[in-house]
Amino acid sequence: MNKSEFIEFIMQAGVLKLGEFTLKSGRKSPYFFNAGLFNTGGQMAQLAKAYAATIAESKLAYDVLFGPAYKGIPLAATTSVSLAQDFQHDTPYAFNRKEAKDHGEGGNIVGHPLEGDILIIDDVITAGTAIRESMDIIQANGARPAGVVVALDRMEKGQGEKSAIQEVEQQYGIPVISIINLNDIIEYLETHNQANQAILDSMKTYRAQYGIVQ
Ligand code: OMP
Repeated sequence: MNKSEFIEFIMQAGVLKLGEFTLKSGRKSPYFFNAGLFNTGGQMAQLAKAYAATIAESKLAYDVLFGPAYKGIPLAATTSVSLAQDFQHDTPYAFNRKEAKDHGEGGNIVGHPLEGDILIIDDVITAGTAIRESMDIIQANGARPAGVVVALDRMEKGQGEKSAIQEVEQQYGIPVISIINLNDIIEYLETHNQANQAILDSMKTYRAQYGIVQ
């Protein structure tokens, strides 16, 4: 699936929405990517294959795929299936519980232990807050972050003037890769006449206000 096909796929699934949304960061956005709306096996299979292809193409070296609760859990599980089936790479995967468990198996990591170099798999990066929480979990388990893969890079400023991704890359010394980014969406909407001028204008205004300087 190329970038245009991926954008078509997320629009058809209703995962990419145009309108007015308030983000976790408080920013008011003309678009929103809701990965929670992928809700069939067929959609998850396509999504997982797109993540797996992005990971395989990046040639990133890592030991364990880590999906932060909750939305990262099905992403890590299904992407590891696609990596094994479609890319002949049997990858260990893990996820965390949000609630600590003090009986039974104990601990708050499920799946493979967090050992060695960890590739975080998540839905979206905006200001980078969610990614930082994963870094803390990885470090608390004595492992090292190897990289981050997300479906959508919103290409926004982080805590300062730099992009959220640059901040994460510099602070942790790891690459952040994505299936698509905001520029891909705007280009797709323009070339496929999928949005009226007012929506396109508001997306460009948003990009000028919160986007990274390129
Ligand atoms: P940051 O933690 O600011 O990087 O925002 C990323 C998180 O915000 C994601 O993991 C989502 O929980 C949520 N989010 C979306 O799911 N889709 C969007 O398009 C934008 C956000 C957001 O609130 O920024």
